[in-house]
Amino acid sequence: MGKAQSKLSVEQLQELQQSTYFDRRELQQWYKDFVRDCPSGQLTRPQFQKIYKQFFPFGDPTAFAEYVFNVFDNDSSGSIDFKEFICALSITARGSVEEKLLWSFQLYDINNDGMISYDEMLAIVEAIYKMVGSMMKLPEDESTPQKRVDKIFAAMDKDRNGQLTLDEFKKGSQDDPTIVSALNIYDGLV
Ligand SMILES: [Ca+2]
Repeated sequence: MGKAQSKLSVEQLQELQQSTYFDRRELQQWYKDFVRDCPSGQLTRPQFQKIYKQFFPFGDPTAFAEYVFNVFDNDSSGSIDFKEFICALSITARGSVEEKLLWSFQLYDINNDGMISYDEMLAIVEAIYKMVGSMMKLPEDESTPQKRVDKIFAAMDKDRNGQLTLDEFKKGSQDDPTIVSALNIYDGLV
């Protein structure tokens, strides 16, 4: 990996102004910070893990950070470039409800087949529980990842086939906004 350019070009700025909710100044500032932390212009898995560990020093965010990394890494190249980073940040921090839902659907849909299976949701919920650990006080019917996923599927999986479509996920999330709350940690970032 070489060294990233020190500033965004006029064309890059224009493109990102159109594709994100950030203005020119914010984009330039984010880019400056990004290349300061990632001089090669690529955010790697270990660096991404490190960010999560700073936010969750008492839990184990390793698995969750891995799943989020894969959503950020839009082209599955194994690293996150600035455009991927800022587009994901734009959605998670400032996107519409619709965009945030689609983003979290992608997070839960680990194998990217357009459906969230019970096991996929269980994997993500387990990762979240490991990450937040004892920081979160859970109601009795959500005291384990299984109980939580059972509850979500009972509410969302209308046709009871063990798979959530985007449509089921969207409708269900309107009744239970905590499903999108996996995104909330970014609120503190921007
Ligand atoms: Ca990439």
